Amino acid sequence: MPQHVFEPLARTACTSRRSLLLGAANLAVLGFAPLPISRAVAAAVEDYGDYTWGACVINCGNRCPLRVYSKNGRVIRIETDNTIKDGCKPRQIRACLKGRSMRERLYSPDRLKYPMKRVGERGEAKFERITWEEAYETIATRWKAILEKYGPDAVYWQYCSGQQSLVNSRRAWQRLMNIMGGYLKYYGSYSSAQISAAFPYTYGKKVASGVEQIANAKLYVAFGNNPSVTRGSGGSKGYQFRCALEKGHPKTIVIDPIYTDTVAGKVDQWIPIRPGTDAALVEGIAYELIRNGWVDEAFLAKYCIGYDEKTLPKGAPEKSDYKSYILGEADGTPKTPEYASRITGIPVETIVALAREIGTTKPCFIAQGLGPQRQANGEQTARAIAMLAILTGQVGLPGTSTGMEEDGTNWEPVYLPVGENKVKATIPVFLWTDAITRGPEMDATHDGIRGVEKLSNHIRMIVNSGGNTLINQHSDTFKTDKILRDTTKCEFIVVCDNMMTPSARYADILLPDTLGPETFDICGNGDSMGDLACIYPMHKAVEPQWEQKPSWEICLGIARALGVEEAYTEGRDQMGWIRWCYEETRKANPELPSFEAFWNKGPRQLFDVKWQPIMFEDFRKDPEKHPLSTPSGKIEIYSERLAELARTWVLPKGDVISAIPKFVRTAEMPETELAKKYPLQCFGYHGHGRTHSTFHNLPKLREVHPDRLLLNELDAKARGLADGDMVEVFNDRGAIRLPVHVTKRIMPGVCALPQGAWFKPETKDGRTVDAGACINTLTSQHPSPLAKGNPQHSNLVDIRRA
Ligand SMILES: Nc1nc2c(c(=O)[nH]1)N[C@H]1C(S)=C(S)[C@@H](COP(=O)(O)OP(=O)(O)OC[C@H]3O[C@@H](n4cnc5c(=O)[nH]c(N)nc54)[C@H](O)[C@@H]3O)O[C@H]1N2
Ligand SMILES: Nc1nc2c(c(=O)[nH]1)N[C@H]1C(S)=C(S)[C@@H](COP(=O)(O)OP(=O)(O)OC[C@H]3O[C@@H](n4cnc5c(=O)[nH]c(N)nc54)[C@H](O)[C@@H]3O)O[C@H]1N2
Ligand code: SF4
Ligand SMILES: [Mo]
Repeated sequence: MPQHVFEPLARTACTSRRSLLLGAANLAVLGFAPLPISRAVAAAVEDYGDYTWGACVINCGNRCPLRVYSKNGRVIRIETDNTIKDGCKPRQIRACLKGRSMRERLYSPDRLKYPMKRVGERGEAKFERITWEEAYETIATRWKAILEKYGPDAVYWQYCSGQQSLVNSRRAWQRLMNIMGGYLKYYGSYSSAQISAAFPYTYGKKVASGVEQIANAKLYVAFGNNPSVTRGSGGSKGYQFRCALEKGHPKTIVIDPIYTDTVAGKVDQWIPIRPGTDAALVEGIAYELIRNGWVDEAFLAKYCIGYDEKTLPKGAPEKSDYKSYILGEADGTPKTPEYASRITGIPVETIVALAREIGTTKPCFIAQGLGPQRQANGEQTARAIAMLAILTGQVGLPGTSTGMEEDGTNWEPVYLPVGENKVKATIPVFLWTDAITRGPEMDATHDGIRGVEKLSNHIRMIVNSGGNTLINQHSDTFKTDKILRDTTKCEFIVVCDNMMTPSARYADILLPDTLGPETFDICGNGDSMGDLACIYPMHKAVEPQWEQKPSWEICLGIARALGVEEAYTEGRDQMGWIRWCYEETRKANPELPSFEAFWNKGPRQLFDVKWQPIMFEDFRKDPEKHPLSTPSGKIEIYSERLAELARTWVLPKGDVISAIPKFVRTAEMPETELAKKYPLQCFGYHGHGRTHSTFHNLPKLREVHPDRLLLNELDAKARGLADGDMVEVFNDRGAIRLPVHVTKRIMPGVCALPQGAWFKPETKDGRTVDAGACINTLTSQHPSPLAKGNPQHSNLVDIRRA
């Protein structure tokens, strides 16, 4: 199919204004007298200035265009991409409330205004204003000293996701850091560490069919997937998901501890489940599939390794195949629906009925969001869920997928080039606090270190720009706080942000960045745009109010102080690099218009760029010719590579790596020692009102989406709690305070709150409580076994009245 570009219908302030007024006139023609309110709106609209294009570049996975109306140097109104005719394709990319709150962000009292240096203890948030020159000089001097004393692998670039534009972002920093010899690398992410590590063992890579395939399915079964919230843009996968359901009308079943907005009134069945137990549910279903002859034996024999003894690899122990495990021939425990029911809290009849649906309905699309894998046993869960697609042969056909979250286009624009990082040492992203405290002890078999046998340094310097993972989004805030306060360990911390965030409090040098409409940039696709591909200009609409500078320019200042300006700029300024990114993107997409046309006209949507709607279609047609990238070329239910890791890695007690996916009960689950002390499971879901911690400080959004603890009626009753009561949620790591929302929308025995609230410790009578209610005050730094990833949804707690 030829690639083509859809043009927005109306682009200028004049046209949009006229169409609004004409709307009012039409109403009058139809016999409706304009109401005073519509007159007021019309008058207000008449008073707008012109608009410029901008974008919300926060990492919710989408990217939404914004139309920024400004007047007399102030942004006065934010609109979005409501200019093209809407439909399922093409569709408007409408910003959500968060993106539309750009004006509130710009004029927030929390804005960082000037460069500052720390004057109190680290973490105390006592700062003094300095000049940009002093900031540049200090950073250059301290950085050079650390490089000289320890080497570049003592410098760490902190994970961050807050700024996803092409030039002013982490890429400017990484470019500079690579010029200076590089920095300690990380692999994985806070988003998908466990599934990213696990899926390649099964399929060779982490992939799924496109969201549109749902329209070809008769049955859609999702585990912990909440696209209505987590893919919330008007143009995103969340919207395309709804379009696919409307088109194909598959039966829809969602398995989630919470009755989410994706579920509410929109799917056929909600099955509440205890967090972390999906693998046990899968096992109960697998038992039924085998018992009833609903497994696709021919598919398993031809395309898979390790379903039964016939296809086990040669060296594998006897009865180590999946079928023997499910039937209990290996461990004496048949994984019956009764077994699964005890673990998951799901009634036996529901499991049996679900198995019948999955066993007898084709095509069946199996999916999982990222919630189920953000658990201490997340790698097992991720691979286990894939088993439902594999056992029933629902892979590589129309209306099927792999068990992962539905995919979108893999189109990417070209970003500011960052150069090469010469440092080889690589840590799992979640283990940076460990790398501060015990760096040189860390190696491959204990800590998943890659690139070197062992780390040779502690982390001595951190650069954190566009992220709040320095404290808020990392686990165990009180522990992290202690680690960061010790200036003998991590000696120097630079933070760059727009707001005085919890992470900003730990800066030695604190730098104020511009926000979108205060500078020029360019922005492209996110990973959750469904089949949309898009690219937007970001115009400067207003001058920065104080001394804020864009990241590009900040790094230029530091580059000068370091004497590497030329290497950093390569003769281009900020606008030159914006143009470069566009021109390079255009080389691969020649249907894009000239830079001038693009820059002056507004966002572009590109359709029909490469994406794979049916994953493994080729493999299904001809597995010899199109083998998977696993060692055997087949789907590996039994993975010899995992068996090898299970033998050679040194794991703490209770951590399990296994060749086939298995339910593993980890330390913070029901029926454990700890559950006697802390009987409730607790996690922080990704809510409507924030993207992680971004937008937390906007009062209007907090009013619309308040931070509340979801608690089932039964658990509330047992504790004498009523809706709205203030409670403390606590475990051995800390306590948070927030109001409780008593509801039927959550599984009994489980409580949950939106993640991302700002950590705000308050001490009274010698006791410190996080009054900000950041979920990470309750989460653990014990990593998951294989990915060494963040188990942030696996927590036991109790609740008391505050
Ligand atoms: N509005 C909004 N959108 C976002 C974000 C945001 O913060 N806000 N963040 C963005 C980012 S970076 C990411 S990585 C994604 C995150 O997207 P996800 O990781 O998918 O989001 P979560 O809310 O953590 O989890 C999804 C669902 O899984 C459920 N769940 C949790 N544990 C389990 C379990 O053990 N089993 C089952 N079956 N279900 C479980 C939760 O109740 C939730 O409804 O969202 C992106 N989009
Ligand atoms: N318990 C728990 N913890 C979690 C999660 C969970 O589900 N549960 N989710 C995890 C996931 S999936 C992720 S991706 C991480 C996300 O963690 P982070 O990547 O840290 O994301 P945010 O918290 O949104 O922080 C983004 C920061 O960027 C800043 N920012 C925004 N725009 C700009 C800009 O233009 N310039 C600069 N310099 N800064 C800007 C914002 O003000 C904000 O402070 O959190 C993880 N943490
Ligand atoms: S938060 Fe996401 S959906 Fe909302 S406006 Fe920003 S990019 Fe769009
Ligand atoms: Mo994420």
